[in-house]
Amino acid sequence: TIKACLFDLDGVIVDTAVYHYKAWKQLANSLGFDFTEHQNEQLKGVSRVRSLQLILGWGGVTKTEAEQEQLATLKNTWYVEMISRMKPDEVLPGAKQFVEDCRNAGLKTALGSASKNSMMILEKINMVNLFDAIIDGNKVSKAKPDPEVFLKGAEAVGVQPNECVVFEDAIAGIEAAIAGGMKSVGIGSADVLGKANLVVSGLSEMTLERLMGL
Ligand code: B16
Ligand code: MG
Repeated sequence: TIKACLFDLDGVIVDTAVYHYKAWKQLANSLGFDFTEHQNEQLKGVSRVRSLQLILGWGGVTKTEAEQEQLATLKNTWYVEMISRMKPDEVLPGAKQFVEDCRNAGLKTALGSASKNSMMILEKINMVNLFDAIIDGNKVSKAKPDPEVFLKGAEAVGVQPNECVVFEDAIAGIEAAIAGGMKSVGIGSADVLGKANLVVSGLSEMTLERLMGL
């Protein structure tokens, strides 16, 4: 039986990808190159430093580790400025309702995100209190597809991995769920997320009935 739902943040609860994209684009432009929205897809669910390394590779730019740290920090300054202006209506359709439905049904809920800014985002959208545990980039050392973030979430809410369902928009996140022995629901297109037990276009399509049928 399913006892907990573990939610990714960017792409599942909110669309912060547009802000990440704007900030990374500004950084790339400042270094004299640009990248496409299509390339940006590859950054979803990927850590901050790894994202920077991919972008520098696209621009054919080499930077020392110290310089990379500075650039990542600069991007984050711009990103934080953008998300500090986020409003509760930026929650993706149906997301808040579904998390509330889960809780009302007695299920545990946890966040499992690569972002180090997850707390600020949850505060902006008034959802901090809707999660029994918040596991994010500050608490994990291994990035998805490693299952660490979700295994820590399961442990924090006192539930076995096989009693958890992970909601993810990134293929690496679905792979992390599978590696952790959990069920998964892909948020997006079945072409990309076909390994998930179920794929929906957004949490507005989820119901407790569909959840319990997994
Ligand atoms: P930060 P998720 C991920 O969030 C984003 O999808 C990814 O684009 C970003 O680089 C990563 O968080 C780290 O974010 O720079 O705020 O620490 O999908 O795992 O919720
Ligand atoms: Mg995501």
